[in-house]
Amino acid sequence: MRLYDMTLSGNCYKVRLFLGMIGQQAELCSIDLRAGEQKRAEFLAINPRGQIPALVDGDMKLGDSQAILVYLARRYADEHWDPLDAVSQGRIASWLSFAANEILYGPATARVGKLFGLPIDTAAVHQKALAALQLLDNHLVTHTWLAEGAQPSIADIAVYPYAALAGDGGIDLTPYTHLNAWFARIRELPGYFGMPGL
Ligand SMILES: N[C@@H](CCC(=O)N[C@@H](CS)C(=O)NCC(=O)O)C(=O)O
Repeated sequence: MRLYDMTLSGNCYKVRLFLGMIGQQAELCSIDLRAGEQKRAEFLAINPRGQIPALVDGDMKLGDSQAILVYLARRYADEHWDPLDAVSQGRIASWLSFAANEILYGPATARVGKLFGLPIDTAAVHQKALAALQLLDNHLVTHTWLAEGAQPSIADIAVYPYAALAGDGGIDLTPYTHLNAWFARIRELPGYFGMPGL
């Protein structure tokens, strides 16, 4: 397996983290976004969206961190990471969508604004980030894991990185007691490792 990757990308980190947790190895191929390597023809042949992460496994080429988590879970991981019953599938899909929307447009955008100097509307982005973090904190009052199972699922891995990295975007995570307890539970899982900022 080969993962097209960048150390500081939370989307790439979520794939590296999951690979580590399920005991799978991938060759890491670093893509230099500043040099525009993600838009070159050889990379677009792997992921036409021109974004990382992208995974190659045999003949299979796949972009998008959420999609890669689904693939890895179904192909290589224990059932609890992506249970096939209808209720679990619905809940997991809902949280994967939350990662790709509310988390992306809130804490992840605040982070690229502060860390990488991209122009953002800081007040609007922080408002979205606080709403997303509060929603998570509320949910975690009564649930151990996001998809409500007894064990973690790919929903937790998809949402964790940019929620936990919100501090990089200038957002104070201290008030979110239940969210912080969930971060701690994730950090205690076998195979866990961090990334810069975590
Ligand atoms: N929905 C995608 C988003 C991927 C994404 O935004 N990747 C960023 C790095 S974190 C990227 O490649 N940006 C460069 C570009 O869009 O040109 C995912 O979850 O993987």
